[in-house]
Amino acid sequence: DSDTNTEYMINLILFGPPGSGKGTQAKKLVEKYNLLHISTGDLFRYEIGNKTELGLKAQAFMEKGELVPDEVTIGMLNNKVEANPDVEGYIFDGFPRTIPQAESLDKLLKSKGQQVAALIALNVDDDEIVKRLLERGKTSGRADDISEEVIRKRIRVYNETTAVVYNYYDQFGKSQSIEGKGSIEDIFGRISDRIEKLNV
Ligand code: B4P
Repeated sequence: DSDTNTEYMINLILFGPPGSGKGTQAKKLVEKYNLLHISTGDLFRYEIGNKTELGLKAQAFMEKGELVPDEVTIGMLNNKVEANPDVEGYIFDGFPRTIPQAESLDKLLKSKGQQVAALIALNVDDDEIVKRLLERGKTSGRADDISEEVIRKRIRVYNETTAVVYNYYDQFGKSQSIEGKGSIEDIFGRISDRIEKLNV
C-alpha cells in the first residue's frame, strides 16, 4: 500500500530555465533509476500533434512563449500521475512552473503518502539558452524555438513566474542547484551524485 511504499519512492523535480537540459537529463535518469519521466512540455506537444481540445488550448500559449494556464496544466499532470501508480518514483520535468502548481503537486503526492525528495536546478546563462534553442529550432519544428524574441520571452516568464518555485522548495531544504553548462555526460554525473546523497 502507499504507506509502505513511501520510503522507497524518489520523486524528483528537474528544474531550470527553458533549454537548460531538463528533458535531455531526464531521459538519461529514467534509464539509470527506473523512474517515470513526466514532461508537461512533451505531454502538451503530444496533445497538439493529435489536435485534441487540450492541445489546441495549449498551443496558443506555447507559441507565444507563455505558460499554459494552471488549471489546464495541473489537470493534465494529475491524470498522468493517477494513470501510473506502480512506479518507483517520478521525474517531473518542466513542472511545477508556478507556485500554485507546486502546491498542487505537494497535495497530490501527500494524498498518496509521498513527497518530493528534491528539486535539482540546472544553472545556464541566457546567451547559452538562446544559442541552444535557436540551434534546436533548425530541426525541432517547435514554434517556440524559432524566434529569438519568443525565446527571450520564455526566459522572462521563467524569471518572473517560475524561478520562485526554487525558493518554495528551498524552505523545506529540498532545493539544490548545479552547473548546467558543460558536456551532457558531466552534468548527468553531477545530478547522479546528488541523487545518491539523498536520504530516501
Ligand atoms: P518544455 O518542453 O518544458 O521545454 P524547455 O524548457 O525548452 O526544455 P528543456 O529544459 O527540457 O531543454 P532540453 O533538454 O530540451 O516547455 C515548453 C513550453 O510548454 C513552455 O514554454 C510552456 O509554454 C509549456 N509548458 C510546459 N510545462 C508547463 C507548465 N508546467 N505550466 C505551464 N506551461 C507549461 O534542451 C534544450 C536544447 O539544448 C536541446 O536541443 C539539447 O540538445 C540541448 N542541450 C541539452 N543539454 C546540453 C548541454 N549540456 N550542452 C549543450 N546543449 C545541450
